[in-house]
Amino acid sequence: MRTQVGIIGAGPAGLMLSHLLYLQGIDSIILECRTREEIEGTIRAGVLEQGTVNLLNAMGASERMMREAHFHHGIELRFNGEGHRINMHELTGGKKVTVYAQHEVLKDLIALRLETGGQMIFNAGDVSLHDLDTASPKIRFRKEQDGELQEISCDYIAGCDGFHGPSRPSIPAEIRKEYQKIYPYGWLGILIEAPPSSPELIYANHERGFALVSTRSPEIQRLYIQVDPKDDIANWSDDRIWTELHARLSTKDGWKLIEGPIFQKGIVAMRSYVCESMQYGRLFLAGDAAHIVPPTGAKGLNLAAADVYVLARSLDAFYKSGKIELLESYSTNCLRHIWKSERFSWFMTSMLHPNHEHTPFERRMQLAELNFATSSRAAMTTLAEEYVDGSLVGQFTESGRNVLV
Ligand code: RFL
Ligand code: PHB
Repeated sequence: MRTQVGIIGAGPAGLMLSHLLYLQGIDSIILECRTREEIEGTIRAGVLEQGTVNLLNAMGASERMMREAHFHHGIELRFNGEGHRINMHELTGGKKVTVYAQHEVLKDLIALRLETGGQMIFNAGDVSLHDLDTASPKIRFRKEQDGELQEISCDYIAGCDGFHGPSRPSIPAEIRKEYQKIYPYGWLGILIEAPPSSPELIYANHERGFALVSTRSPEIQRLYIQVDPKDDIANWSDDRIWTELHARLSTKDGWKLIEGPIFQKGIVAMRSYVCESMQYGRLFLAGDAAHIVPPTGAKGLNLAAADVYVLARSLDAFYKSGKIELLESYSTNCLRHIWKSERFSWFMTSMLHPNHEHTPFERRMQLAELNFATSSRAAMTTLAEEYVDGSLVGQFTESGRNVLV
């Protein structure tokens, strides 16, 4: 088999890249180790930046999203029993965040790729990368996990295979520089059947730990609480989860959390991670394969979108006019927006999670940070700009402009 760009991974990065390339007349094959059903059923992100939504619009991938998503003009930061609204719409000149589940974005992208003749191989086994420092890199894999070994020759390979995929380890260790911070917190996330308790997201810092109120639809809500990342979900009965949520979200004015049956729960650990460089020979990493952010800033999927937008434009410049400068500077061009969002995600995580190792002074500093973030117009504007459009997709994809030309 042969293609121009071999893409490993059918997450947001791989699927968006494949469709962006298609729109530019560049062919690609996606190899994915999971089944389509698994991908379309995995619960992850919920918040999309304005720029990501503009990009999905320009790609023709947003019809259902624009009908079913929720558009929020602000968020609430809650601490000391009081809520403080940040009016992001007003502070950013009319931008908003879109709440639409990641697996719904993936369903829309897969359907679009199928409609437009995209080649996607799901359930692929033993995916490996070869000859990356030659003009003809190759991907080997098995169809249906245990089938015969097959090979795809490509001009370029895009490693969009998330944090645990084979692409990043294919870059020789002596060339990779890794930056990492592992946090002493995890998030226990639940999905419940209930109406929304709040019209906008609530990020709460309580001395018992962080809590987040998010949504998926008028009938389904998404809630998180800070837990020990090594904790076992079996230790968390529904009653214990509700007790913590009520305590951490309680306010002096008696705000009420609406309960409902919990139908999904799980714990994720939190880390910040960047791999420099994001390229080696003819391999380019994009999305979680190259970097991870803790979810507090709601940036991971948005960063993946920014990376593949830069990569698609760089590949387009090469195929249309033989220019390789953009490809050569891909990693440098991406790292600018990546480190910006790494900082924001680290800042939000540090401000919102109480830590049992904090000294009383450090706890006071955290509350002072929250007071500042919710009372100074300059601080609120900074937070709003970063939250609504921080990963720089927006810089490339201003509303109303055809971003694909
Ligand atoms: P993904 O989504 O991990 O996709 C990688 C794909 O590669 C496949 N793969 C392989 N394929 C072939 N061969 C192999 N050997 C392979 N190994 C792996 C995998 O099966 C998978 O399909 O990476 P991508 O595309 O870079 O997308 C990144 C995003 O998924 C991630 O950053 C976000 O989910 C992060 N995130 C959030 N991001 C936001 O922008 N807004 C949010 O509100 C938000 N909330 C979240 C989040 C992540 C969370 N968790 C679960 C960590 C909330 C949570 C709780
Ligand atoms: C979500 O709805 O899953 C969500 C919302 C905001 C975040 C992270 C996750 O910061």
